[in-house]
Amino acid sequence: MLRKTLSLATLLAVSTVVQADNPIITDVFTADPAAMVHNDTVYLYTGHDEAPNNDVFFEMHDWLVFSSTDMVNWQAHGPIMKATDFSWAKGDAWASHMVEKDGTFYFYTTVRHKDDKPGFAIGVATSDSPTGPFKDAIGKALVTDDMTKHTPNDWDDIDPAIFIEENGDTYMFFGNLMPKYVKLKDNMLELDGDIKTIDVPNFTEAAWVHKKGDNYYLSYACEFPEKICYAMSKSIHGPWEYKGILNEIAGNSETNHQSVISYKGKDYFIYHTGALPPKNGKPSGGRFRRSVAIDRLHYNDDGSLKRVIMTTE
Ligand code: FUB
Repeated sequence: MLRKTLSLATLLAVSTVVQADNPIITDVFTADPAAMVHNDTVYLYTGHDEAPNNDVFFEMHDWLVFSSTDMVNWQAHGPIMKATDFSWAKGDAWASHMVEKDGTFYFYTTVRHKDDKPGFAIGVATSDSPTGPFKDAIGKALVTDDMTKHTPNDWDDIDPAIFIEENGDTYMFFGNLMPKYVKLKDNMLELDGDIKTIDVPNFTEAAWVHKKGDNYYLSYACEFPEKICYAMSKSIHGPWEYKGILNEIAGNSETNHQSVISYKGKDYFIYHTGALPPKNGKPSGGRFRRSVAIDRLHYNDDGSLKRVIMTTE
């Protein structure tokens, strides 16, 4: 397939088409993919790694969106919002999830709270377009540390993942070290009841829930450096039966973060790696300079998942 020739300036100028091997986008670093299928189009929301090298820590200020109707050609639409667009946040545009309900797009995402005590927190922004712009919908965090004293760190409220049942009941899964979930009210902007913990082994972060047939799947980053593990259940409320590793450590990235979607009759596993080679004198990918990749996901006859085979094209 064709390599991309997309510059950042062009990317930000909207509506650029890129054609992809793995990693699928090579002119900017993209991480924490959150894919949404809407009106026969796949919208891919990503974090945006801007660390100057792989030595210090993440530098992430905004979130990007790309779209495709064939999973090969990706159109860049530019940033949808910045972490500091949440007036109560001081930065760190970490992992997110987008869903649509009744014509409104709800963007749930992780940012660092201005107040050091809550540490990381989850916000929600809305738009009437999948490509934004998005605005803070409630003017405060949806979930902060003081609501979830389940683990001793201030990172435990990160990586939201939304699952909407066929009857409209909506749940948000999230967490670091301890997976948690909570029902959302019909307005999608308030919690509906208590935050509950989930019992699965080796959970690090990056929960994602999807359903195929009668089976619910909870995939998540496990151990560190991270692989992706998964568990299955017959109910959104569990119990979750641990099924093993779905994806190995992705290249030279210590983190791994996945989306699972079905699109046009095929199942896809979307994740990030540190595999982008150096380009135009810029340092290569790595633990703080990640890039989104896509591979096919296959099911066994009993509903369990075959391990994802990572490819470069
Ligand atoms: O991208 C920042 C953080 O790294 C995410 O929130 C985690 O899932 C991990 O990918």
